[in-house]
Amino acid sequence: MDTKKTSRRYSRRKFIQHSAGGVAGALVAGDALAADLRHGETPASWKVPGRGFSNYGQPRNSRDSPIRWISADRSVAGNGVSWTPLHQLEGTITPNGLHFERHHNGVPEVDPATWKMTVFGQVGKALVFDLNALHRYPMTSRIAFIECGGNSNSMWHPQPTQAPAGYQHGLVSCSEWTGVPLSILLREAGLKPDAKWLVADGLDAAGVSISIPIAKAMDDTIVGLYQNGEPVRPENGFPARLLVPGWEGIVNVKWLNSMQLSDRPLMSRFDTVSYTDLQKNGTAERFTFEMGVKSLITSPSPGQSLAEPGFYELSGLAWTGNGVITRVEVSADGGNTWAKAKLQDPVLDKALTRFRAPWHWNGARAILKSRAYDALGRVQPEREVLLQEKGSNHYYHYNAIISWSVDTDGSVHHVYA
Ligand SMILES: Nc1nc2c(c(=O)[nH]1)N[C@H]1C(S)=C(S)[C@@H](COP(=O)(O)O)O[C@H]1N2
Ligand SMILES: [Mo]
Repeated sequence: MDTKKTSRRYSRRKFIQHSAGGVAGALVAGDALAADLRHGETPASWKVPGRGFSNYGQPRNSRDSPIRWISADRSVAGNGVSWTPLHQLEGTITPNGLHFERHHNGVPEVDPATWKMTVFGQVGKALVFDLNALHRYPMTSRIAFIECGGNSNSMWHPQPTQAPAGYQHGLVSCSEWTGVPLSILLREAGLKPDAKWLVADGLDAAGVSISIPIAKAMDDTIVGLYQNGEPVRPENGFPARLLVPGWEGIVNVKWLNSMQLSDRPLMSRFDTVSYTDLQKNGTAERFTFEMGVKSLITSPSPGQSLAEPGFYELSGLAWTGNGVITRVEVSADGGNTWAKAKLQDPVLDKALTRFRAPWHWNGARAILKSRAYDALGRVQPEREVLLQEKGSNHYYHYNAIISWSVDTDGSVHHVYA
């Protein structure tokens, strides 16, 4: 007898028995049905060999496969974003093909054979690296999120946008980035005392250049060469990008071209016109690098529907631009009462943290919220509190509490509550 087939039948029977009387909505099979499943027809896939090998695996392609949604600006070629479908993913690591994208003028073609990166300015000696040279330096890996400063910006609108969680808040993704610590390259070039800022630019047609204080460049910034183990994807900055952990997306310059050390910021349009917010007092808030403490429930998400009252696990993501997430609370009554969610290990500095909380839906209308705390003692604010503090002209750095309603028919919507 084929023992493999026997054990597969056995484990299926065990699963059905264990889930009988369980809470999670599994079908409860009577003894007769279970016996039927055990002795019934063998699965069709046992009778024919499966598909062969492939050089590079592709996800299953079906109507409900996780995909990025694209919001492109038709007036400027290649300007726009594509969103990570946070509501279709689990865990904390973003698959490379689903990392969000933000380009100001498209993805440039970069030939790795001729690519060079220059470090110059306030240094002892200017250095030029080709890709082979860069690969010979000591590398490090770290898991970190990148979040666009403009993530969640529809939340500044007076009416709540109805879109799945990832298509409102998915300009954040989390990867294991591997590359050369920037401090190694800058030390080799020899920083002069006047080197207070690093101005990095990319090879794309947008002419992105951005100024970063030297302390951060020397602290945990990486010249990223690998993303979740494989070379950085073209849309995420191949062959090399900056990873500036916890800081707004724009400083994570892609398709690196040069880095100039300077005694002052360049005041490029990306330092000034963009990534700058008009405050209530009429002055501009510039160089707002660090991302705030933030969280959202990714399951359930707007666009989904709960089939029936009963047990559900609330699952979501929390992150902060400075330190670790220390606590996440969830509410099912619009914030009147809160319960502590479980933080899933590992809880890493400047990385996405998964939280989970059991919830019994009694069938009445519910308002779900999550609220994150970080190691600096910061708490995610309520929406009115953020609006009060920032005024109505803000565009970047929205990090207030996000609310979903579950209506009596089980449908989930975005609400301001
Ligand atoms: N050269 C270059 N770097 C860039 C950009 C760009 O348009 N050109 N966009 C920036 C912005 S605004 C963000 S949010 C991140 C997005 O990185 P990703 O596309 O890998 O998610 O890249 C940043 N680096
Ligand atoms: Mo961004």
